Amino acid sequence: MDILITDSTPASQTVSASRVTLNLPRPPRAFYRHGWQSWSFAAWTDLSPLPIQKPAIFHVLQTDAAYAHEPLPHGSWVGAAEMDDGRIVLLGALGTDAHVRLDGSHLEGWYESGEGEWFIHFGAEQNAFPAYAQALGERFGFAAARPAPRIWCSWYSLYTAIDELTLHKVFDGLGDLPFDVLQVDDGWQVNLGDWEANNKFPSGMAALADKIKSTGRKAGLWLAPLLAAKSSRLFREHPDWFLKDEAGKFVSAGFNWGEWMYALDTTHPAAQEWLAALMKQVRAWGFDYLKLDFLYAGALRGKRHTEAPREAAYRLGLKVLREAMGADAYFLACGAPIVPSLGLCDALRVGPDVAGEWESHRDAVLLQNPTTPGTRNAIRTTVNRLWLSPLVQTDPDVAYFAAKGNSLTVEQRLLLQDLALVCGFKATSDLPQWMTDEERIKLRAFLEDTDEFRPEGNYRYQVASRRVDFTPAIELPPRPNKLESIQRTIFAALGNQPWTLRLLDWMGKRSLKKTVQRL
Ligand code: 9PG
Repeated sequence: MDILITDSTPASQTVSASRVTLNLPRPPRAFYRHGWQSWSFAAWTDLSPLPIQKPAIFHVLQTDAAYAHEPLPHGSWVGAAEMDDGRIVLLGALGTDAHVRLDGSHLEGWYESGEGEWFIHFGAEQNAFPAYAQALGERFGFAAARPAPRIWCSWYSLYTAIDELTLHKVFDGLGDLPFDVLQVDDGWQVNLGDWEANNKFPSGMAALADKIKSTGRKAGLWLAPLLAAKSSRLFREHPDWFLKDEAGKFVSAGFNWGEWMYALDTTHPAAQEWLAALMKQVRAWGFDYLKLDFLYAGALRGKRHTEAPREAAYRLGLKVLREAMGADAYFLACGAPIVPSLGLCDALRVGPDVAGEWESHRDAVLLQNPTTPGTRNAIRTTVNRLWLSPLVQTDPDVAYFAAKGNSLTVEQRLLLQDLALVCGFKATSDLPQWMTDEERIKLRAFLEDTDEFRPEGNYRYQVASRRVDFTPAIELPPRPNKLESIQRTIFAALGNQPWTLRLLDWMGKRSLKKTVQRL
């Protein structure tokens, strides 16, 4: 279907088509790119092709690998073009398995399979995104009006170096700080796929949940239910539950935790049963807040038990998980394809991970990778996804309060705290042992405050009596110069080697051990 965009085009319209082309009066000056899953890049950029982000070994984990080499400006489900007069043309799918790209003055949208609905808006940006969100909400549902829980999460201070005693010390140290949830992140499980307490948790998971609940809070747990490690018992015992390609090879769900991961086929009845039983098990242990991570694994390309399009298959898996955990559980989806998760989770991570560092020169400039953990990357993508807030609670990841353990400036830490206010989702991983009295008072005030805020432009907000400006996080790092291009080639090649990643992993774990011993 071809649509000519002129001054008499209605502000909003909805059409049904497998492909739609919007013919703009002339090439636009900017394009809104919208990455596929939580960690993928979302921002307004100029029209020049983005350098391919490196290392390629992470494409599956950080982007929609099927489109990682697309030279044209691309958006998953939605894209928008900004015209010379400042008005924008937004093209957004109202279904799953859809993409948008800009080819000169043609804004094109297509469904990977079959036909679906498209929402088209021509006008001011501050009307276009809310109108698209409204149309999505009418199909997928809107976010609950209740405030998001305030969370302490173990990841950004302890990473995988958690154990029973260390967590008990932290939980005790948090005292009466007004957290609603204490969430145990990655590091408790026997293996990816083998979701039982490992030997660092000798009393078991029910005892850990009990300990949390005895402090008057809800217990939260991290799991990555849609993938499994090659070395896991789950994969060894049930290889038939895993996604394969046309040639019969297992589809890689990425390289992480020092090894290759495989993706569960969410349309396989036995795999579905296993997923449901897993959710019931963690609820029975006493966990009522579930951070389900690396969910993109359920939406990769491959041959499935049934012929569902990949994101429809993912959504089916998410339904199984949601039904089994129960409507009264709080479900945070992470590493999750955005649109296919709507209506099935309570909250959605809408950006990459934060880190104790503003930006890594290696990742940002040499590897041109805006999706790796880093505070600037997290703020950039999250701010560009705030239009999702009517649809789902938007998790910007944690904020830092302590100066210890990170290299962020006071201003950078404040920017993350303000982002949490604007998102309405407050979390931290700061260790009570690391906080000064003053930092603890700030954290308490942050958790207690119900500050009003008002947008004053794309990246500027009025929060209480303060002006907050996220602009410093928005700009993309410069392209590499000649010398940096040589370094880029070297780092990209090294980064693609499993042994480099294993070495980095090992070094990280060694320094973490020291951190934990000192607690
Ligand atoms: C636990 C973590 C935390 C975190 C999640 C997720 O390679 N990567 O690009 C990559 C990105 C994010 C990531 C791990 C790897 O973190 O977002 O909050 O739960 O898993 O392993």
